[in-house]
Amino acid sequence: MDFKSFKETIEKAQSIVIISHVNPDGDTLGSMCALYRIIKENFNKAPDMAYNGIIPEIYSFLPSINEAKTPSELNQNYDLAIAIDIAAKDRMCDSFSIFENAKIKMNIDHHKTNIGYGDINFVNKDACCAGEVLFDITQQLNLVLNKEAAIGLYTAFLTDTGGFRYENTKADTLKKSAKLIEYGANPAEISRYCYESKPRNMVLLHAHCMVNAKFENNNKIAYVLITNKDMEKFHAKNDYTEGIVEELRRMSTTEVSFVLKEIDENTTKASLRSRTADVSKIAGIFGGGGHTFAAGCTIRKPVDIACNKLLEEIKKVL
Ligand SMILES: [Mn+2]
Repeated sequence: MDFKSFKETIEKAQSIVIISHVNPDGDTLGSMCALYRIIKENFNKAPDMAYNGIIPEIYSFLPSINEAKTPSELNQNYDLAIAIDIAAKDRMCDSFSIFENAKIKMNIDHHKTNIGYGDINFVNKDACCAGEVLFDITQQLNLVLNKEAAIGLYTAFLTDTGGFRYENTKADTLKKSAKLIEYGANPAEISRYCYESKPRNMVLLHAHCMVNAKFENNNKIAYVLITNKDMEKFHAKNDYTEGIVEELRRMSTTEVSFVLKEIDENTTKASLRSRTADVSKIAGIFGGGGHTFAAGCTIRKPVDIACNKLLEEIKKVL
């Protein structure tokens, strides 16, 4: 990777926007806020930040998260747009045109399905999170990482490794996280925000989903359908379904888990997790993507038909 181009591109740009992916998670939001701080501190520029959908309440502790705006609130013509943790352009949703309009497009990511859609690409498929790619850039360029940036990056490391539990947790992950603690990130505090601060109705929705979970292939497939009615019942915000698919995978019998969420009568969102099978390939069949053990897609079918189609594809690989 040509790290110098990161510095030169930011130095040249008069206007910068950082773009996070739709249904934002701890990696895209933590890395976006960290990058905002890094650019401010090292280049004396204040970039804009764009988010799509709802920022989960638990991430309101991230420094500068309140500066993030929806694409419609933002300028549409930037010198530089930086996509962070975005596997494919369609994950930008309403920010897509801002990215396309920018004179220079930068892509910072770690998804193995990322095709390098930017003019400048920092894509490391071995990194545990986009935050790690950004961390490596700062180290290579000797950029200042202040406490606020460290909090954002630590949040990315923590959440994308499932609390340092997933296969992407390597010696380097912990070494770099330790550095972020030295830079001022407080691990117990960030953990508490990420894992012990859930809205009450979110926990109740999860309990409802566990009780109504379905199983196939000798319990190897665990899944749940979430309708708009379920969401209404628990006054659930969009992000309340976060984590359910991992809870289904937690059972010792599960090989593949998935959650189907009704968006409207002809659109269903699928989240897939696995222990062994490559679910990014299954998501790919429906136009989605992601990682080997964590992927997602949108299926243009009603929820029950989408479910049958997905089950069919999963059974082929199990
Ligand atoms: Mn990520």
